[in-house]
Amino acid sequence: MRKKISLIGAGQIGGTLAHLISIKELADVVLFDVAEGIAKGKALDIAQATAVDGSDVNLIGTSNYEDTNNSDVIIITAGVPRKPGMTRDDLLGTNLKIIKQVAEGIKKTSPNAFVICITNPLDVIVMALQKYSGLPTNKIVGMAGILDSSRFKYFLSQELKIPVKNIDTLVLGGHGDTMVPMPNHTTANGRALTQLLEENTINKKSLDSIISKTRKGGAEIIKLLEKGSAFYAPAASGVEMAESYIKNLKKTLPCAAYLNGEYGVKDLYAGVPVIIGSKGVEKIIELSLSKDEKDNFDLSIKAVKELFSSAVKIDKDLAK
Ligand code: TXD
Repeated sequence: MRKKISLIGAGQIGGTLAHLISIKELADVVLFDVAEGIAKGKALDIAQATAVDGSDVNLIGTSNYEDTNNSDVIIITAGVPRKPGMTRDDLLGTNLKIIKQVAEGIKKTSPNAFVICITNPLDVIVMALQKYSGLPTNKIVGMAGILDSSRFKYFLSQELKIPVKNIDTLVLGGHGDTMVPMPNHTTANGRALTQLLEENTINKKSLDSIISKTRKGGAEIIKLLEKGSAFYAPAASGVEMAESYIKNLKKTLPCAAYLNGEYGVKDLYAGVPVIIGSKGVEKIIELSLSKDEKDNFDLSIKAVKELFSSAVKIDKDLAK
């Protein structure tokens, strides 16, 4: 029996998610959007694309939560994206209201789903989603770290002139300017990045500029596009998480997960390495961090906490 993935939000990322899921024949797809025509039009277009790809999946578009009943996976992109010059935090007010509606919609129709939240500002929105929906914390996770790590990996591959698949890396912390790329947990062609620094295969100045470009990766694309934000890499990142759940791959992936003491953090979502399998977030991996990494991680946690307290000021329901 094929699995069912409902995509709440059929915009740039939602449509790309639907197409990637259908090409991979991962699951049947329900594209949900308040703009019903967008959802139905993209579902029909991608359904016709399956006749080219030869994919055997069903797609429907809807604005009725009933059609998302008993989803195995729900991926949420409902919300507004940034405009040039905006920070992710500027989206809080608008997207908080939207995520409250989405939480109401999914908690009744898919209480057992694995929920992947993509909407920004990610760390606070995924936490609000869990509090509004009351779904278990190990079944609600945010997508950001895979995207940030993919940007770090791509820039490193360009600098070192080696294929991206030969680079393993990790970006932790909040999905914002305080995110923490982790050079000490990065290997290129199986060799530690710290070793490459020592032998000057890559110099500190280039690495620092790559870390800065990673942090600004989203803003760079927004400036170029002028309307909308990145969507191909975010969608690919969301699909990797959904696939690890549906196929029980138990991949270790950097995601915004609920921390209850791990890394010295309690009752907060933040980007850490987790194992995703058929039970959802099955384990939080606690890395040993250098003093620098721990300081940067704690700074990132502080930024998420501050933004969450702004969210509580907007909606007291989040204080419960
Ligand atoms: O790494 C990450 N997590 C980020 C997330 C990477 C890139 C983009 N990031 C954020 O994802 C971005 O800042 C936005 O908050 C979301 C979605 O970005 P996208 O580019 O897909 O935005 P679109 O194209 O505007 O699509 C949003 C859709 C649009 O079709 C709206 O009609 C719909 O959301 N929408 C809703 N759907 C359901 N329910 C409600 N209430 C609703 N409101 C709007």
